[in-house]
Amino acid sequence: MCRSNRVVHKNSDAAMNVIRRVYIGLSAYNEETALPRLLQRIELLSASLQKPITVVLYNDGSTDSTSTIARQWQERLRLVLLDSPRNKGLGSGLRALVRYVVEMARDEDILVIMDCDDTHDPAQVIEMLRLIEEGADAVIGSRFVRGALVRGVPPLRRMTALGTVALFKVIHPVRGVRDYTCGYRSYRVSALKRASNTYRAKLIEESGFSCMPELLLKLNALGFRFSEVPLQLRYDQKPTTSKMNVGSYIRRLLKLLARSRLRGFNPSSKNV
Ligand SMILES: Nc1nc2c(ncn2[C@@H]2O[C@H](COP(=O)(O)OP(=O)(O)OP(=O)(O)O)[C@@H](O)[C@H]2O)c(=O)[nH]1
Ligand SMILES: [Mg+2]
Repeated sequence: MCRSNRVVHKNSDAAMNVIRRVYIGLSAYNEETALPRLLQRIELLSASLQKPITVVLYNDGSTDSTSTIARQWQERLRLVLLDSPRNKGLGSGLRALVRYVVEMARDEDILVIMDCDDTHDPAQVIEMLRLIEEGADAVIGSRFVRGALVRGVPPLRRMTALGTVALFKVIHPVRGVRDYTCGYRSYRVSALKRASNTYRAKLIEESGFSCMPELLLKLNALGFRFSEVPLQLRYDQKPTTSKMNVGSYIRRLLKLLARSRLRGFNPSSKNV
């Protein structure tokens, strides 16, 4: 059996841990091949999970039929489509999804963010919710805990992931976290609401893939508790090529770490 990294601080208020609705936030750019498969797996999850699910799909100016497919699926799943007329990057997707739940969801709800390329298994939401019910504020699908399965990731991407972990460990370690960049995470909406109230428009400033560690560092600065589950990453099932520009991603990560080190993301600082 997989063992997760349970660095969880017990939440004393049991009522706070009752999860009401699960929002699954998908940021999509040209995902017409993977999307139907992923939505089918989410449909299976919704049959077994004892919580209502709403899928929120942000279509970031896709030039393929991502948006049409999402509309068709509205007959099968509770699915909200946020359509952006032009492509603005993954950061704009994360911003739109967080803004949606901050405005529409309740404190007791959960926002799950996962890739739309069908490499993340929606069934892992069950494990993530259990850790949230035990007291975590955010749960990360981690490639670096015992039980993780990583298949089909090209060597350059593996090296980037390992290098990133080493950098964060040295420059900005966060308690309970080994995987700082994975895009598969679950957040308490109450935590996102507090972070959004504190940082306002500055909660997610990164426009590309570095938006994921940025949100993590800002939630950490507010004292939220993280936990991890072993990620089952099936990159070998990815039907499309990666949209990540590795060079620009590394540059943005280094800048983010330098910024957090020099100025910090302390909410009381004028610089946040
Ligand atoms: N909003 C938005 N989403 C994007 C953009 N580019 C990629 N995405 C989405 O971001 C997610 C991650 O992109 P992938 O191509 O799967 O990247 P990856 O190689 O799997 O990288 P990892 O997330 O590290 O596994 C997918 O759901 C994409 O559809 C973009 O320009 N805008
Ligand atoms: Mg992916």
